Amino acid sequence: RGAIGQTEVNLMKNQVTALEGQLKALQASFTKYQKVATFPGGRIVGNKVFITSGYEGNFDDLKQRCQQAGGQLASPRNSAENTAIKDIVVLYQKSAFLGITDIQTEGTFRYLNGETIVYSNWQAGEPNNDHNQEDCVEVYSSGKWNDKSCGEKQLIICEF
Ligand code: 289
Ligand code: CA
Repeated sequence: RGAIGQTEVNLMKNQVTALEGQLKALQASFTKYQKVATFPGGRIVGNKVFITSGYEGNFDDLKQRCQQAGGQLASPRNSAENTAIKDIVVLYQKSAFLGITDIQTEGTFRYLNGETIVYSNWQAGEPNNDHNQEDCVEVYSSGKWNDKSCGEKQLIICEF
């Protein structure tokens, strides 16, 4: 009890110095992993990483694979995120499915957690629910969206 002595002060100084070293190492490691995450099919936007493995499959398959990896299908909430996804689509020259559908209620597009979408970038004339069987959303190389049959095969892009 009482005032902190010189011994305690020195102990704390040593701990701070050790923590500073650990933080520096962590920052260097983080910077390296950020580079890895973007090479070649990845993009970082804020706290999100969008990345593809190049795999193509139907909506359920892609959704399951992103989830299995600890992420979810790319679910853009603003234009910066949508542009990152578009960049990957351009790189792989293959449209991608988003983590957005109107499976629950026709015409109401929601994220996979059920939340109504806060951002969209529909192509003119879309969504048109063509042949009454388009509940999923694909991103073209323009970045524009089209509702599409969930059974079609598209590029996987997950977000983490
Ligand atoms: O099967 C129809 C789809 O491939 C797409 O065809 C045309 O691009 C437009 O009619 C789209 O709305 C439709 O999703
Ligand atoms: Ca459509």
